[in-house]
Amino acid sequence: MTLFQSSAYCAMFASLTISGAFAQISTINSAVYSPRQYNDVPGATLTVVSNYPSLISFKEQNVSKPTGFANRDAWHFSSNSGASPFLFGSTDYFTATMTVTLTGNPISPRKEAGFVFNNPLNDGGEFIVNTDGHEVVAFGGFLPFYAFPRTFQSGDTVTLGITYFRDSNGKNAIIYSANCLQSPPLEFSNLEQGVIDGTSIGGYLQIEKSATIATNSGQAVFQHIGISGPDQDFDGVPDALDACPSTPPCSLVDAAGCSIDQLAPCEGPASGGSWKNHGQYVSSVAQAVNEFLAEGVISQTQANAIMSAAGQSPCGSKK
Ligand SMILES: [Ca+2]
Ligand SMILES: [Ca+2]
Repeated sequence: MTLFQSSAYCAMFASLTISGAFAQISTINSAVYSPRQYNDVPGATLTVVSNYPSLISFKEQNVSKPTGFANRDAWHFSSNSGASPFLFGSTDYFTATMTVTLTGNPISPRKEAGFVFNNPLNDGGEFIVNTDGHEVVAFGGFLPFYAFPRTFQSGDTVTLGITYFRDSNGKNAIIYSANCLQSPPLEFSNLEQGVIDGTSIGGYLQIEKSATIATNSGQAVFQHIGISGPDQDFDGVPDALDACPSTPPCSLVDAAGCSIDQLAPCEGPASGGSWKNHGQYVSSVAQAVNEFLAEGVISQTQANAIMSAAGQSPCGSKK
C-alpha cells in the first residue's frame, strides 16, 4: 500500500467514527439574522439582503456619532428555517466556505467582515478581513490564531474557508483557507480543547463609527455560502469521499477529489513505482484528462493545454 492509498484508507475509517456528526451539520438549511448586535449608532441606515445561501448583504450608511464604538450586523447558520441558530457541539466537525466582498467608504475607521463564532460564555473568535489593516486573520476567543499575508484591499472578493476536524493525534484542530492559501492544521489550546458546546457560527459586518465623517459607510456581501462534512483540502469533496487527500489549493478535481497531477504524477504512477517511459506518463495524463472532460470539469481548450504541457514535460523520460 502506498502512502497515498493508506491516507485514503485512514480517511475512510475516520469518517465512520464521526459520521454521526455529519447528520447534524447536514440539517443546516438557512440563516438567522441578528442586525445590530452592536448598535452604537442607531441613527445609521442599515440595508439587509437575506437570501441564504446565495447572497447575504449588510450595508451600513452614515455611521457617524461623537461617542460609542461600532455597529455590527451578523447572521448564523440555522437548521430550523431561520427560527434560531444551529448550536455546534465540540464534535460537530465541518467545512464552511463563502466569498466575502467588503467595501469601506472610507477605508478608515475600520470596516471588517468574515466568519464569527459566538459561544455562550464569551466571544468565540473571528476569521476576517479588514479595510484599514489589510489583514486576513483568525483570532479571538477559542480560535487558534493565524495571519495570512496582509493583502486585502477594500472592494476585494475573498474566498474564506474553515475546516474543523479531529486530527491524527485525536485532537480537535482547524485549518483556515483564504483564496488559494491554507494554514497548517492548528490544534485548539483552550480549556475545552475545541469548539465550546452551544456555539453558533456565521458571518458579520462591523463598522467603527466616525466622529467626523458623516457619510462613513461600508458593506459586506457574503456569497456561495456552504457547509458540509470536513474537507481538509477544500476541494469540494468531503474527506469521507475524497480518494486523494492533500490536493493542492485551487486545483480542479474529479468527483473523487483527485487532481490530474494526483492521478498522473510526474514522479511516477499513483499506484507506486516509476514510469516505464515518457509515453506511459502521457497516456496516463490522457486517461485523466478524458475523465475530466467527461465529467465536465474541464473544457476541450483546457484539455488541449494540459495534454500539450504533458507532451513537452520531461516526466517519464530516461535521464
Ligand atoms: Ca477534499
Ligand atoms: Ca482531494
